[in-house]
Parts: sequence; structure tokens; C-alpha cells
Amino acid sequence: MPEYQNIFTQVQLRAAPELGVPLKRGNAARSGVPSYEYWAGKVGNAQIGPIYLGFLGSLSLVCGLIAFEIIGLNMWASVNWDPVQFLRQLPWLALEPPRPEYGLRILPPLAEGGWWLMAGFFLTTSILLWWLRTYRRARALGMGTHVAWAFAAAIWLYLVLGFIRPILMGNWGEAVPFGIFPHLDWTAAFSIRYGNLFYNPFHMLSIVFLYGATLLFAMHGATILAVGRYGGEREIEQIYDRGTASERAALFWRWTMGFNATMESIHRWAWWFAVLCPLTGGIGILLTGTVVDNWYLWAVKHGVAPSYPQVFAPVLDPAALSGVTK
Ligand code: 07D
Ligand code: 07D
Repeated sequence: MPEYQNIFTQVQLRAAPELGVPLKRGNAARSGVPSYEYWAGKVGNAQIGPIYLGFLGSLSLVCGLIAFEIIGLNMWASVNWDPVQFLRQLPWLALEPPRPEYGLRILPPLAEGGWWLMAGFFLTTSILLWWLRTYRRARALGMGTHVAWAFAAAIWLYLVLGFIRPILMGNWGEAVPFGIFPHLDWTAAFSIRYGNLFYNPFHMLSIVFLYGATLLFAMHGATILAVGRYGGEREIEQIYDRGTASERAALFWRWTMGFNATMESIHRWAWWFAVLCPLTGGIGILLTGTVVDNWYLWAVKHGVAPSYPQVFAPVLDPAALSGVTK
């Protein structure tokens, strides 16, 4: 008898582990003896492994580990190798990029940004190798490469922030430091330095897609859960007949909003909103300091923000006075 199962009532399977379809080549790269974990089964599939590590995956992990070590050891060195202070101050510790004077030098002194460049190199290699892995694993399974392209959108923003824009600006000092709060300080300082990022239309668009992706995810997740009692998560089987979970889900939105997405199109909506968030964001960051130097003044010029009457004496930019700017 068909039985309605949800996250609270899921029956956990314990049988010979499912190894997945045999591959044309690379079967041996699937490593690990599969096991069953009760708590994993509470939130997803109880079977853990095998994981496909392969050459790209292993190399990516090695590069990621090297970057992580360089960052961690530099942070530890910055508190004189004191383990207690390292743990206490960890969220505030940083590995900073080279100062602007070093321009785009490939290897400035290690303690003055050299380590930052090296960590950046290994982190970027690790991320790019992981991207290749998402592409190749999808191909090996005969899937589309949508995950890889969505990941590429995030990598685009990451590369703009730490590589492409610093090159256009002529120095690595423009890039983001490694560190938990230091990278937030960088974000806030960046906004102030370029006249308030809120007036950057691509920051606006990025926020639209960030909030929009969250809203869509909430709507879709909630809708499918709400028709779970009719087997709504078995989407394709649901599409043909009247009275199915899918039909109810669609009717709910047609009745409340007058319009409904289809079972296929809702996933395209979600994909595009998520992808457009870092894609538009990257464009916004790329324009900052290269094409537009002050987003507030840009907004005034284009009628987006009002210009305020001058009531105080003009303030001189202390960075410009000290010659720190580009
Ligand atoms: C939930 C998936 C899991 C991923 C996690 C993050 C590391 C870093 C490194 C100790 C949603 C793993 C983190 C491996 C460890 C060291 C040196 C994804 C999920 C759990 N940020 N940011 C965070 C990164 C930028 C900003 C948190 C990375 C830009 C703001 C975390 C990058 C700007 C806030 C983090 C990056 C920016 C954060 C949680 C890269 C503008 C927060 C992230 C590679 C976009 C929040 C203390 C999260 C926070 C936060 C990582 C880039 C702004 C440490 C890896 C430069 C305003 N960022 N960030 O959950 O709590 O993502 O900060 O570009 O408020 Mg950030
Ligand atoms: C960072 C892509 C790179 C990540 C990769 C992942 C690992 C770890 C580990 C699995 C996130 C690599 C992963 C290495 C693996 C494990 C364990 C994506 C990243 C490749 N902002 N702002 C955005 C808002 C303000 C500023 C975007 C809101 C202020 C700057 C987003 C507000 C100032 C930048 C957004 C607000 C400011 C941004 C990020 C509100 C600060 C950016 C989108 C309500 C005072 C970035 C165009 C994203 C951007 C960005 C939201 C305010 C500064 C929509 C809601 C005015 C400098 N802001 N912001 O997807 O693109 O990030 O801007 O106040 O660079 Mg902002």
C-alpha cells in the first residue's frame, strides 16, 4: 500500500549499498566503503558514500588545504604563535594583500602580501578544479551542466573581487583580505570609498536577485511541502492527471495570484534568480573605481538621488590628501 512519508516518518532503508550506475571509465575513483548514518537519514539519504574523488577532486582538495594552511599559519604568526590568542582573536585575524606600492608584482616580500598572493593562487586553483569536477561529473552521469554554470556565476564574482578588478586598477591592494571580520571591514570600506554602493544599480539588481531567489525558494519549497501528502515531490509523475499534487500546487498560485509557474519553469526561475545575483554583482564591482568613482555623485547626475544643498564647508578626502589613493 502506498504510504505518505515525510522527514518525520521516513522509513530508513538498510540493504546492500547503492553504488550508482557503472561509468564508461573512472569506476575505481569512487572511494570509501558505503555506510548508513541514522541522522543523515533524518535530513536526507541515510547512505554515506561512495564519493567520487578522482584526480581533479583530489588535486582541488590538496590546493584548498595548502591555501587554508597558508592563511591559518600567517594568522597564527601574527599573534606570535600563541595558541590561546590565535583562538581568541581568530575572527579578527587577517592575511592582507600587498600594499598599493607593489602594484601587480607577482611576488612581493612574503610577509608583505607574498603569502596572500600564494594563498590566492592555491584557493583559485582549488575552486577552478572543483568547477571542472562539477562539470565532468555531470557529463559522466549524462546530466545537463546547470550546476556547473551556476557555480561559474559565483566564481565570476569571486574573480572580479580578487583578480580581474585589481588587475584593472593596477594593484593587488584593491583585493579582499582573507579573514572573517577583515573581509567585512573591506566590504564596508569599499562601499564608503566609492560613494555608497547602494547607489550602484548593479548592487541594486544583485539584491533584487538575492531577495528574489530567497522568496522563490520559500514559495517553491512551501508549495511542494504543502502537497507532500499527495506525493508532490514525485513531480514528473504528477504532471498528467487531474487532482494531483501538482495540479493543486499550480491552482493554489493561479487562484491566489492569477498566474502559476509550471513544474519545469519554476526551477528555471530559481536558477536564473540565483545565477543573476553574483552575475550582476560582479558587473557592479567591475564598474566601481574603473568607470565610476563615486556612486552617490553618479546617482545625483542621473536623477536617482537628490543633490543636497551645500551647508557645510567641503570635506577633503583624507585618503587623497595622504596620497594613499591610486
Ligand atoms: C551557507 C554554504 C557553506 C559555506 C560557508 C562559508 C570559509 C571561509 C576562511 C577562516 C552562504 C565557508 C567559509 C571556507 C573560512 C577563513 C580565512 C553559503 C553557505 C559556511 N565570503 N560576507 C561570510 C566568504 C565576500 C559578507 C560567512 C567567502 C565578499 C558579509 C563566511 C568569500 C563580500 C557577510 C564568508 C566571501 C562579502 C559575509 C558566511 C569568497 C561581498 C556576513 C558565508 C571566496 C559579497 C557573513 C562574518 C555564508 C558573516 C559572511 C565567506 C566573499 C560580504 C565566513 C568564502 C568580499 C556582509 N562570508 N563576502 O554562509 O557572518 O555563505 O561574516 O569570495 O555577514 Mg563573505
Ligand atoms: C562571495 C561569490 C564567491 C564565492 C565562491 C565560493 C569557498 C568555501 C567551503 C564548502 C556571495 C567559494 C567557496 C572557498 C568552500 C565549504 C565549507 C557570493 C560570493 C566562489 N548589500 N555589497 C552584495 C546587500 C551594503 C558590498 C551582494 C544587502 C552596504 C560590496 C548582495 C544590503 C555595503 C559587495 C549584497 C547590502 C555593501 C556587496 C553579494 C543591505 C557595506 C560585493 C551577492 C540590506 C556597508 C557584492 C555588487 C552574492 C556585489 C555585494 C546585498 C548593503 C558593500 C546582493 C542585502 C551598502 C563591496 N551585497 N553592501 O552572491 O556583488 O555574494 O556587489 O544593506 O562585492 Mg552589499
